[in-house]
Amino acid sequence: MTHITFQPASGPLRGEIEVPGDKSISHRSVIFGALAYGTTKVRHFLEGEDCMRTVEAFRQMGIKIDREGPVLRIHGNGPEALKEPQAPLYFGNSGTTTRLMLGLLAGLPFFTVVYGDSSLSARPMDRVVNPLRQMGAEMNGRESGSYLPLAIRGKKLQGIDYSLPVKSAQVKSAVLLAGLFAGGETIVRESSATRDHTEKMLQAFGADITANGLQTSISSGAKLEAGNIYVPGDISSAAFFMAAAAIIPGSHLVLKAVGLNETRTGLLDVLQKMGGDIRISNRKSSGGEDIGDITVSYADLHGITIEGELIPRLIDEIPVIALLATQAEGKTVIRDAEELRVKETDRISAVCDVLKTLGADIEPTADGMIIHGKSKLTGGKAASYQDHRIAMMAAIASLAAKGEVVLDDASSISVSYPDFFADLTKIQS
Ligand code: SPQ
Repeated sequence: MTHITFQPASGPLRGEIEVPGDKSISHRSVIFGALAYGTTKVRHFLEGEDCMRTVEAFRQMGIKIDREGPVLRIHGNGPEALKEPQAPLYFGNSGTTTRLMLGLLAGLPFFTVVYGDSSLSARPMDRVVNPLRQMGAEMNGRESGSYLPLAIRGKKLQGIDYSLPVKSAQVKSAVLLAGLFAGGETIVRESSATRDHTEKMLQAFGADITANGLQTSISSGAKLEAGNIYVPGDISSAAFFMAAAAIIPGSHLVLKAVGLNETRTGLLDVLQKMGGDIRISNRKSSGGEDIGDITVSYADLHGITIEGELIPRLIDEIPVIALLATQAEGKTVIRDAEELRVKETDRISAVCDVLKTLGADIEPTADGMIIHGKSKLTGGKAASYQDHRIAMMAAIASLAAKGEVVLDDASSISVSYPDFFADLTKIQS
């Protein structure tokens, strides 16, 4: 591991950033492109490590995926074109690749073994394996199939009517993917809206899918047609620079062409409630996804309570929201976020540990955290927990700190934001 040192900001942050393509949408563009008939062209694809795991998995199953300049091309020929891979599929650190691919592999007529790094091997897979087994899937793995590695013997599946026991877009997507090839209808019911990129993209590819509020139904039979996809900027990546502008006095940053899908914009609501100065312009839409420029300027922030249906709309932004709260006057309470405990690391513990080390007044709770602001962060030595969102949160915290922040390792950042350091430098020069 290589230590990396981040310095406090020497003045206001200014400029424009084009954040990388959305990770969730990039994964899905490859999966549906590989299942469709014809060549799918994807612009602004995120070439982060996680999405490249999805690309490699389909290459191992015989799908040609190449580049034409900045465009990723997926040469699909329907599901029949997918072949049994000769070797186990390695999914690295990527929960999205794993859970969505399990939904697909369960119904394909061949045998696969999938595995991942140590973090992914500790994340629960029973949340996906259980509904897939109810559909007839044959899957075996550690602790009765709860953890990777998993071996999958593809089968003809049957549709189910499934109420999600966890608020998870990955579980919803896995069941919908299985439903794409299962007999009869598959219905997924949610208690709170989670990101709906799978539903939107399946609709755009011509699947027989109906999304109606918190209920989505899918039936097999429709041929998916290749198309052109533009991947919006990732709001979860933009979040780090939105937070930076909000907490460094005098700052003004513009984040260009960011995805504004309603199921992902909880951070915008939170920043507004905290008193942030935030504006949206140049609104447009592509493939059913809303897009716009986000301008954030420094403002005095105050603490709020973040809970309930808002949580799935900002789940990946909670590390950086906790940082915002350290720079807001008063108390911020985050609750109903127990899902954070099963991300790349236990993000409740990791966020509290890192921010406390850097001088914040923050305490973990069973399902969230309580932060008292405003604290002057001191800086210090912090651990990244090999988690991209924790590493980027620590880097942004350094901007608001008195002294430097020494991070044990920043390599995980390439999972979702390969140009993070270039953009961090750009807004300070
Ligand atoms: O892919 P991975 O590792 O699960 O990614 C994370 C992240 O921080 O990038 C979570 F750790 O995002 C998930 C997100 O938390 C991506 C995702 C998706 O693309 O469907 C859905 C969310 O996970 P979940 O478990 O709530 O479905």
